[in-house]
Amino acid sequence: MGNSKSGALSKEILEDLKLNTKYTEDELCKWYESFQKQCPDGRISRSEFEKIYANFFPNSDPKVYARHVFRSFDTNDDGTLDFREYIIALHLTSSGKTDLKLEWAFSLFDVDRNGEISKNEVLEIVTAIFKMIPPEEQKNLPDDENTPQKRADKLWAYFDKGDTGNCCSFTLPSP
Ligand SMILES: [Ca+2]
Ligand SMILES: [Ca+2]
Repeated sequence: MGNSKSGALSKEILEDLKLNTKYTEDELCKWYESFQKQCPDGRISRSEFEKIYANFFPNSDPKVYARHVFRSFDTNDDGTLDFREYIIALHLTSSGKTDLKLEWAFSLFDVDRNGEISKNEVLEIVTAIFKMIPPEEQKNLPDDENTPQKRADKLWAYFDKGDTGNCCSFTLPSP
């Protein structure tokens, strides 16, 4: 509660992020500066995060999906994203590396965090993703992907086969 105004980035977090992301010290300090400007209290709340998504996807309903994405980034489960979680999120979603994207996709789909992905969890996330597709675009979807259930079945088939390489062709929307 308003202790430390946390001006500078702590050495510990900086070293940790340098080690775990592709970003340089310079870049991290710049990110930190803009993060502090946008979130003077050093944290992003769930509703702030939902607002960010709403701005990026004005023609659809990203709220549920944003909530799932938030959960997948809030690794310590305290209901806010701190700078470290924010940067890791950025790193995971913007990196071209398949294994990182998979890692993130896994935590996104594992809704109850039990270390496994169930068919219901796949359907839950796919339904949320579906809401982000504007209605006029939904009409143009191929026949075997034009409902959340069909898409979930298709994706589940990939998971089931352990064919994780293919599951990445299923793009996860992120700003
Ligand atoms: Ca957190
Ligand atoms: Ca699970």
